[in-house]
Amino acid sequence: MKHTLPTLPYAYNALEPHYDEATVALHHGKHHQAYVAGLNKAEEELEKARESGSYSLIKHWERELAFHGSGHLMHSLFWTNMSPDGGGSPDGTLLAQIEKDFGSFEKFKQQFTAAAVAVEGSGWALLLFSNELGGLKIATVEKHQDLLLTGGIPLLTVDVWEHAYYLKYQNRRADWVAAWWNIVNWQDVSSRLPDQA
Ligand code: MN3
Repeated sequence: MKHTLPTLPYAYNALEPHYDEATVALHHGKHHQAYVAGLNKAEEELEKARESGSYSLIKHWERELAFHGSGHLMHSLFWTNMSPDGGGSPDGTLLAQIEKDFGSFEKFKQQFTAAAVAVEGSGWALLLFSNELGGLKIATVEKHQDLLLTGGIPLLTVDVWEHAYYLKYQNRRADWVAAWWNIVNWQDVSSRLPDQA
């Protein structure tokens, strides 16, 4: 199956002024597109290896599969986690779960922000739900090919690799994360929470 770049559910300029048109266009059209192309290439090469029975480059292509596959999935989540009508705070089951696991929405927001700002180099902050661990957890991802907390269901993520914000925010990652809260699509985040939460 060939993977394709998902169409954004809004225009490149729709998240202004929090997320600028030039960065969104580059981030989606070039960076995300490169992950899709890399994922397709890795899958093609692994298929060739299965056909020929030659696995001399298996380590390389498994790494490519993990890097580009995770990049494609994380960016797909990131785009749908945002909306021009976003911001504010969640309600319903998600809000109740956040209050149970973090004390309050404000405490959750403070921890998520601190985690995102502190990620070293490329990476993500990620809210996930783990049935096994009994609730919501915040994870920081320094290399998305090593995506952690097996079995956790990703709900919300923010991209803090420099390409995600540098044109507008330069080295001010904290300003990017603060602006990003204004475009979080809580309906989308809520819809990802499993029924057993
Ligand atoms: Mn990115």
